[in-house]
Amino acid sequence: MTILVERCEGYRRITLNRPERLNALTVEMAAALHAALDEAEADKSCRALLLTGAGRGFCAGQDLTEIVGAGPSDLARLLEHYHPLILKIRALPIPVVCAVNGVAAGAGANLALACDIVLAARSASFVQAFARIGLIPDCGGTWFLPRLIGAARARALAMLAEPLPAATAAEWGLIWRMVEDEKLADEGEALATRLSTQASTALALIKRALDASGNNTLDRQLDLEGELQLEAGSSPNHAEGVRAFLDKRPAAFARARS
Ligand code: LHQ
Repeated sequence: MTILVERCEGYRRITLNRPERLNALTVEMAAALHAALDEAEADKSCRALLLTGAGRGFCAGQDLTEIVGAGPSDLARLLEHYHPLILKIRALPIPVVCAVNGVAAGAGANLALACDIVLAARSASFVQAFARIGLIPDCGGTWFLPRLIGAARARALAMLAEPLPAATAAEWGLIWRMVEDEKLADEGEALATRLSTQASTALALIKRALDASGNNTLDRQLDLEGELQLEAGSSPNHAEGVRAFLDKRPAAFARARS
């Protein structure tokens, strides 16, 4: 099995599972990952995802043994498998936590950056490895990098293809937080569990609003916030959140997405 899917209380853990190749991506794996995301979306009791890797790496990007001698049309066909995955993660109505347990290279780095909240172990690193093999960052790299860390750092990472240690990635704002290696699994689970108990409609709408902001004027974004706020405000979770605050008790949000 190239990926493992575990059902946990309120969330699903998806583990990339080709540890002997640092979880390098194959077409089969991309299809399995896509199917796992579709299934998680269809299951209304699933309110968060946790993505991680088996073994000492998170994901080494495209399996290079699959593309030896590949021409432009073969590369294009491969990207037809990967790019929809990136869009799928962004469009999922549930938060996706990525626990980067080791090196994240090429498409593997950008798969991590597509997730909503990225934690990384101290020993992990992020490598835009593409230029080393004469390619450009794909899977959203040229979109995520300048937005997350600014143009100067994005250009240097993409052109020099040097590994960025997790500590610097956190310092630069490429990821949410770095944690000690032995704490990564627990912290990832704690975060997924916590998200799974929040107001699910609000989290889905936060994703939508933040993703739309990149292309919107302030005017248009305020309109969108107004539109989405009406939707959030009409969900029972909003009423429960306010009641819980006034009662000085933790909110008991719905266990299933509506
Ligand atoms: C691998 C790989 C790998 C196969 C390690 N493939 N075996 C492009 C084209 C078209 C469409 C789709 O998308 C893409 C996007 C891309 O992702 S292009 C970028 C592809 N990735 C890379 O270029 C990274 C290649 N790997 C590395 O640079 C290093 O392995 C890193 C920096 C990730 C880790 O280095 P080390 O910790 O020193 O590990 P290692 O190199 O010894 O790797 C361990 C094993 O995994 C080794 O196999 P072996 O049999 O010798 O133990 C590697 O050959 C294998 N492996 N990455 N992408």
